[in-house]
Amino acid sequence: MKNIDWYSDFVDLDYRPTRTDIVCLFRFEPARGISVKEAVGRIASESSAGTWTTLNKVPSRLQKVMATSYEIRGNFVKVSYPIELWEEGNASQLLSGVAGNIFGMKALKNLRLVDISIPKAYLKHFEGPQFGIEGIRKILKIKDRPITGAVAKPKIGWSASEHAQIAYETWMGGFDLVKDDENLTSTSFNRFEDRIRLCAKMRDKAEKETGERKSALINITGETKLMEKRAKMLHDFGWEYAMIDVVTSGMSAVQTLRETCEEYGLAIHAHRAMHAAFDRNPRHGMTMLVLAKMMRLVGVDQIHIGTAVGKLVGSRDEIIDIRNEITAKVLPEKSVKINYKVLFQDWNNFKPVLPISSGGLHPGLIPAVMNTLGSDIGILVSGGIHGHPKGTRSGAKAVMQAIDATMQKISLQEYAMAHTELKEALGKWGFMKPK
Ligand code: CAP
Ligand code: MG
Repeated sequence: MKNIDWYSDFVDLDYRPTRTDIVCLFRFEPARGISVKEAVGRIASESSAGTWTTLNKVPSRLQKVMATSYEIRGNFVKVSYPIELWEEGNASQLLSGVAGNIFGMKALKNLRLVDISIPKAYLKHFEGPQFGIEGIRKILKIKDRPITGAVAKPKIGWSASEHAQIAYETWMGGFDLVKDDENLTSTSFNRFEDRIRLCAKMRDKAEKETGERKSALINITGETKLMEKRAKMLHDFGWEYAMIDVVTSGMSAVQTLRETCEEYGLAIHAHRAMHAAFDRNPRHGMTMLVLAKMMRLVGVDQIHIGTAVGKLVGSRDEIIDIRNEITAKVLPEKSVKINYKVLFQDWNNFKPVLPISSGGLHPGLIPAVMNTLGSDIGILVSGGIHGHPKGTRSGAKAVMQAIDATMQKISLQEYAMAHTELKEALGKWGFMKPK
């Protein structure tokens, strides 16, 4: 029978990527009856210029937009994509290619996009974070300790004025930030406008009483034009940040808001809710590393990366790699484990993104988080302050004490002897790792 497909045209084991190629690393498992060569050919084909059958006519420039699978090691393959394939500054298009149809191909039992190496030729159409870690520290006037924040809990249900009262207690306990939760936007009982107005009042009061800078991560997630309006409102009430649920809002909305937020001088806090729908299964989907890189590319200022010890998934090695990826300038290629690798990346002049550790934390876990990620991070502790036996303010104090102790290399048990709030927190939670 005559050849009806041309997948093998997308495989060349002698190919070497050029300096302008985008390179992706995939982990793949061919379906039964599909050879390795055919499987990797299909990945490159479907994510670039191919289709399932040979064609009658193709444009003469086809070669310039065809991807090439060029290095196969066990279940891993590297695919190189010519720069001509990509629209300048369109992050959605990039994902539609390298993380699009290919995940649904019957010829593959499983497919995972592990990492993506982005050349300067592609980076130059983006600006990256507006503030970065240094800019954020300047806004909050915090030199070297982790930046602290808490979400009002329960995550939804409070009225705007109850919410502002919880914010006040959080700030008075010593925290820098209060944060909206991922599913709190503007509901009948807690309107966005009311919340930002009432919280601004309480912020001014807390700032006056403590002499410290207090701010909030208020969730503007919604239809894109509405998000733009909300960004302006935040600016008008003197806020420094806008929070966006970046996965549910989508790449293009984040790109639009990156521009709007620059206009209003707002930093972007990226909440990653829904990421585990595609990054949790180690054999399929896309890693959190890729999402975090895409977010540094489009320019968020801080993003959730996990805790390793809290209530949500994410291993220690993985979150350290994500931390490195969003903060370092150059990352050498490294092979970590059989199913986990990191590609070379040069971020050029892109600012570092502040890594946010959150999810099931309480004072007893602070040393573990700081020992893993260092102190150039943001730490969010929510249930772990509002559940303190003496309430929110004492809970926040206990966390600040745990941070002080860790910065001074003193054990929490020892520090707790002279710090009541920490002692009470340890009495309730000890060092437990929540499930
Ligand atoms: C944490 C949190 C955050 C998660 C997000 C929650 O609350 O508000 O949304 O941390 O996960 O809803 O669970 P607690 P991640 O501090 O009370 O656990 O940071 O992994 O993206
Ligand atoms: Mg939350």
